[in-house]
Amino acid sequence: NPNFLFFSIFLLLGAFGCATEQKEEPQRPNIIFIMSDDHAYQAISAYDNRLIETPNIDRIAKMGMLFTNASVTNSICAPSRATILTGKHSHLNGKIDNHFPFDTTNITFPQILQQAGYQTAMFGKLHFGNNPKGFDQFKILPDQGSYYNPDFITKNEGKIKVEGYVTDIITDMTLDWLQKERKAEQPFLLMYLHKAPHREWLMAERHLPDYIGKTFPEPATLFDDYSGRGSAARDAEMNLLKHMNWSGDSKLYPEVLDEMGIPDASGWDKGAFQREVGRLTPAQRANWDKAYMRVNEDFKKAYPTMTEKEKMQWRYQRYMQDYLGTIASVDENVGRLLDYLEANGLMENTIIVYTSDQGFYLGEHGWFDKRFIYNESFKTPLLVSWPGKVQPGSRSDELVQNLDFAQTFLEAAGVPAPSDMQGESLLPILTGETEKWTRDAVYYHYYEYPAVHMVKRHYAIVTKEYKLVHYYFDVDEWELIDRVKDPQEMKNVYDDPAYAEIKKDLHARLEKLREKYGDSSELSQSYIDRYLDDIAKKRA
Ligand code: SGN
Ligand code: CA
Repeated sequence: NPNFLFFSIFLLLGAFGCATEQKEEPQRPNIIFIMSDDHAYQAISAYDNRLIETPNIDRIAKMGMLFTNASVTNSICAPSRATILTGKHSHLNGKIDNHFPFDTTNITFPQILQQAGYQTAMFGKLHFGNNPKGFDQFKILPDQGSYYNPDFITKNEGKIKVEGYVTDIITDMTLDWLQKERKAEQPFLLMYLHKAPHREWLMAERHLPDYIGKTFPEPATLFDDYSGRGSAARDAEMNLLKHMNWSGDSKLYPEVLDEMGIPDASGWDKGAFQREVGRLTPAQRANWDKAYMRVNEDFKKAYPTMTEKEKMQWRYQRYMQDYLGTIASVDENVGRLLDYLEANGLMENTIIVYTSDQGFYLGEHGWFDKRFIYNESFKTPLLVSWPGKVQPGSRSDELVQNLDFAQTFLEAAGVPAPSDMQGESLLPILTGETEKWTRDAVYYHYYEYPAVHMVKRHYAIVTKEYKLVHYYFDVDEWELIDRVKDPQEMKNVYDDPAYAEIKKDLHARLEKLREKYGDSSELSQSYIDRYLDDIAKKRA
């Protein structure tokens, strides 16, 4: 075990230490893990600058490495976070969906780092249904948290409410900790976790004037009719035109919708949206109304003559304005953090990661949300800098996953990883020894169904060339995607005789992967039983 070897040598050096020992000992790096919620790689200019410029997030790419093929093992919030912290697939750490709380008997990498002498802190969104273990300090949002004047659950002060905009506040807390609580004699792990750009995409007041009314290029597959794939794509409830709320998502006022006779599931003053807008102070609300009145006025005039196609286009533009508006403040705040690190000599020995808990559909396939194994939500942005170790401006197209973070950080800290972690340390890739990296396929398993957005349960093998996917539970359908010939993933070629050999090979490899990671149909069935039992109990 190379980790263990490294650790032993480290200890040995310590044992033979002389007077200069302090200086010669390799300094353990600080680790700053920046993660936003639902941040699509299409909305980071280091990946793609058609939608937005993100100059600050791009600084991490310039300093370090950009991964073009980073993915998640299960494209949904809390399960992704559980995989990151445990280094285990969902079926082993038990956090398969957002429904049940995280099992805190799992061992997480922050607990191990804390024991190894790291100072640890977490600020922002966790979404576990319980508090994180292994942190000297934390201030986390309850559940999904709020954009405006949010509440926080804190380690030392109980529940607090802070006035302002969530992305700014999470950054204030982070900078405050660096300034006032960070101990110079200890390396640190800092988890800086944004709520933005999660639905319902409420941007900061200062970005309203720039983003409301702005137009964005449409994705090529905005009008996908799902005819090339099976029932899962067809039955999913993620379509911009059919499944977005006119009020909460598109910010139309209920009186406007009433006046126009447009039915909406959740009104302006009701449901999920009220949780958000109801929190605004009168001054915030006045700014908000100034911006969104214009949207409502324009809509009233345009709607009566709009075709279905134009409605879809309108919804897409509205969606992008709000979604990208929230990212503008994420980028500014990442800039604040990087500036602080630079000004305080903290850049040199610090690993900085920027990622998201998964990707997101920005109108591709006509969708919003995530969950599916199609690229936009299966992949996730990943940028890593570590001055002196990672080549500035480098790129990697290796198949890396959120599963790999725990072992990467443990190896970087010189701490052996528990043998039951299932990822692989990314250090060989990061330090330019890619020949030591041999992974040629990854495993994926999504569970949360039946539930919001109605994306069917599926598991899959993904290689650089193909995806072989099994949708199960209320269907038994297979999908084979040729990633090279069909990068937009519009056509299932599972029954195409030209792919017979490939299909056979992928089936065998999928079975091996399932064995390797310890997943099985029995395990899937036990998770179905547990879920259905719980839903029945809650109904009763
Ligand atoms: C909420 C959202 C959904 C989203 C889930 C899970 N609806 O229910 O659109 O898929 O969270 O998101 S909302 O109207 O309440 O915003 S996750 O990021 O936490 O997994
Ligand atoms: Ca998410």
